[in-house]
Amino acid sequence: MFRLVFKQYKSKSSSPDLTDVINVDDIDIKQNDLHQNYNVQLLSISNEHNVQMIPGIKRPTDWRAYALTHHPGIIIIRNPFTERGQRYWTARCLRDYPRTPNIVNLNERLFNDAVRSDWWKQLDQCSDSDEFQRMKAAMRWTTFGYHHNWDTKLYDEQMQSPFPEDLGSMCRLFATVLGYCDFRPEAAIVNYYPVGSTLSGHTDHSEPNKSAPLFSLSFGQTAIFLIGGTTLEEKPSAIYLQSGDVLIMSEASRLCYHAVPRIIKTQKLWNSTLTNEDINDADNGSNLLDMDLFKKVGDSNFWQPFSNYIDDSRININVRQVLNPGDVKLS
Ligand SMILES: O=C(O)CCC(=O)C(=O)O
Repeated sequence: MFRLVFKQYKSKSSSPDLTDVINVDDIDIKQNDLHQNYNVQLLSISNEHNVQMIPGIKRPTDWRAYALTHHPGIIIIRNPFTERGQRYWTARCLRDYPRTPNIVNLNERLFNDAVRSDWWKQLDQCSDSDEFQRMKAAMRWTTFGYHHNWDTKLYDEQMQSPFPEDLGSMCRLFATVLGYCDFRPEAAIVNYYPVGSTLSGHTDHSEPNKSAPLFSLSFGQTAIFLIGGTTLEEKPSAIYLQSGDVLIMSEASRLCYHAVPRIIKTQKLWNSTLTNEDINDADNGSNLLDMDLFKKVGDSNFWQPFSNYIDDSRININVRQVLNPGDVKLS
C-alpha cells in the first residue's frame, strides 16, 4: 500500500490527485477541537520550561502546532521561523554545512577535492552554466555529528564531525518546549531536493536510541511527505511540508515508514532586503547563532544566490539523538 501511494504522488505522466494531502493551513480548528476530515488536532503550546530563545524563531506561545491523530507521535509546528530565521538556516545548509570535515555525497570520480570540500564556494564561483547545473543538481546530502553510514546503517564512534552549536541549540529549544528536556542532537543529515527528486519509503532505525524524537526541518519548496505505519502494508497519510515547518517523529511514529514522493514548486522567492527590526530584537540568544550571517541574509544582494537555489529546491535538516541516556559513546 505504501509503495502504491508513493507511486501515485511521484507519477510524472499525470498530475496526481492532491485532494487527500493534508494542508494544515486549510484547517480552521479551535483549540483542542479535532478536525474530523483531516484527523488533525491543534496543540496548545506553552513555554513552561522557560527556554532560552534564539533569534529568528517566534515565541512558543505564537506557534501553531498540530498532532496527526491517526499517527500518534507526529507533530507539525507550522513555520515557527521569522523570514530572517528561514534565510539563516537556508544559508547555513548551503554555504557552511556541506564543508569538510562534514561528509557529502559528491562522488570523487565526478568532482574534484575543491568541490567535495566546499561545494557552495565552488558553485558560487562557477561561471560555466552547464557545470553550474551539474554541480547544483549533484548535491543530495551532507552528514555531520555521527555520520550516517548509508551502506551498513550503523554509526561508528570514529566517524564523527562536530555538531554545529547553532543547530544543536535550535533543536534543543524545540525539544524542550515539547517536553523532551533531555534531547541530545548527535547526528544530522541535510537532504537537498531539486524539484523532481524523491526519497523512497524507509524507517530510521540506525540509532541505538530509538525512543528519542527525530526533528525534521524544511526550507524552500514544498514537499509531499508520506507517513505510514511500521509495515509497508499500511496506507500512509500525505501531508504538505512547507518552508519553515518542523516535523517531529516521536513515540509510536518514530519507527514508522515515511517518504518524500514529490517536491512541488509553491514557495515564492523572498528576495527583498529585510528591515533590521528583528536584529534589534535579537539580543536574547544572539550568542547561539552566527550573528554576522544572521545580519547579512537580510541584504538582498547577499541573499540572492541562496534565494536562486531554493527557487527550485527544497532543503531538509534531519536531526537525531544516537546514544541512549547516560551513554557517552557507542558501545
Ligand atoms: O526530507 C524529509 O522530509 C525526510 C528525510 C528523511 O526521511 C531522512 O533523512 O531520513
